[in-house]
Amino acid sequence: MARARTISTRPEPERACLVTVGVRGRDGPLALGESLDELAHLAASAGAVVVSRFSQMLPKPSRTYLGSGKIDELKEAIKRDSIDVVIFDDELHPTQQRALEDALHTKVIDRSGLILDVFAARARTREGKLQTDLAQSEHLLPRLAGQWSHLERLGGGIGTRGPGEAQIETDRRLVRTKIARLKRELEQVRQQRARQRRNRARGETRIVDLVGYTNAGKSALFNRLTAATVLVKNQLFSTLDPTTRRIHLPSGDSAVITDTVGFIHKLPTIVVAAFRATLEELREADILLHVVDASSPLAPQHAMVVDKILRDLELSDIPRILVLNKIDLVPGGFDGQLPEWATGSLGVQKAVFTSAVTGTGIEALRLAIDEELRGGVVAFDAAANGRSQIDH
Ligand SMILES: Nc1nc2c(ncn2[C@@H]2O[C@H](COP(=O)(O)OP(=O)(O)OP(=O)(O)O)[C@@H](O)[C@H]2O)c(=O)[nH]1
Ligand SMILES: [Mg+2]
Repeated sequence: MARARTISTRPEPERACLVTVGVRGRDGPLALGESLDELAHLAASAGAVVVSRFSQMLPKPSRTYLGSGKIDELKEAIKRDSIDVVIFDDELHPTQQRALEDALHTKVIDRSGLILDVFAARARTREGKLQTDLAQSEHLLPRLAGQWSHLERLGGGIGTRGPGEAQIETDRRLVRTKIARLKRELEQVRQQRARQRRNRARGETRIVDLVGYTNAGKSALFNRLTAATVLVKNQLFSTLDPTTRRIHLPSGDSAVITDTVGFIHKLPTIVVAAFRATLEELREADILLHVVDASSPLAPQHAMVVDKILRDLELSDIPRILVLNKIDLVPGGFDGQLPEWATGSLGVQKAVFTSAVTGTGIEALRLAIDEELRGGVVAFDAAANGRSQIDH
């Protein structure tokens, strides 16, 4: 059976070239260069070494996605730099991917393929593996068509078309059968989770969920709040499988808090669909802690991406606390003032300033969770909170 196009974990890291195409009027919140920086981080998280980068601005993407001049330039770079894989910062249509592989004579991976590869390397639990496997199979299915076309191109005619087409059909059937099985198994997982939720509801446990852009520091905060030891690492999607722990609050109450998968811009729709069981959990939350890496120049864009995904998941009406993390890396710590993007684009009136590294603001966060759970009125204000953490 044809294999998914993944980056293999052989001892020599694969040498990658990154490509992005800007299409006027279509591009998301991140500018091309910023989006490529993120792609480089993703590629590194998948174990590749980024050797070169290309970008081009086009009125609209072509069949090969790039202009022909750029293709030639790219071919030269592939030869010169011994490139093993070309990674495109977008979701490529299967025919585009095929055309690019033909033109470049090199393995081509799109943004979704790369994200799925990182996910596959991170999944540990049965549910995480099932969800990742489902997303990878859905990604692979429409790409199977091209994999046997070399047989057809051997001149066509008697004896060449038959085997190729038959093989594609067999491969497709196998993948479809696998997708159906994975969906059945995931449905069982979902039902099991629903039972657990009902039990929890009987015990009236309050639920807090950490959400945010990947690498914002959710796991680091989770560890601070619960004395857990979830993996914290400067790579994208360190966390894939949710972890839940009890958190003790200043009033003496307790709640459960869950650390889960992070978000990213251009999150593939098949990932969102496959991770439905994990993301549905968020609906049960009494509070969402929206963690932002406040030290990143892209903090406003990241916060907006997360805000949009939460809206798409119909989670907008769950009370949310904005957590501006990595405050130790922000000179002056915002001086206790909320940044303009928070009050403007997000429409947020208050936030908690934290550093998961120094411990600053952790007690303020505990207090904010407590007060939100107890009455919804958070009796601290951003300025006071900001000052107290600067005094720390
Ligand atoms: N300086 C500083 N670094 C932090 C802080 N919080 C987290 N980090 C670092 O940021 C990186 C990402 O932290 P994680 O906790 O793994 O981030 P995450 O949001 O769980 O990321 P994913 O699980 O990949 O989505 C790690 O290198 C952390 O050490 C902080 O408050 N200050
Ligand atoms: Mg994490």
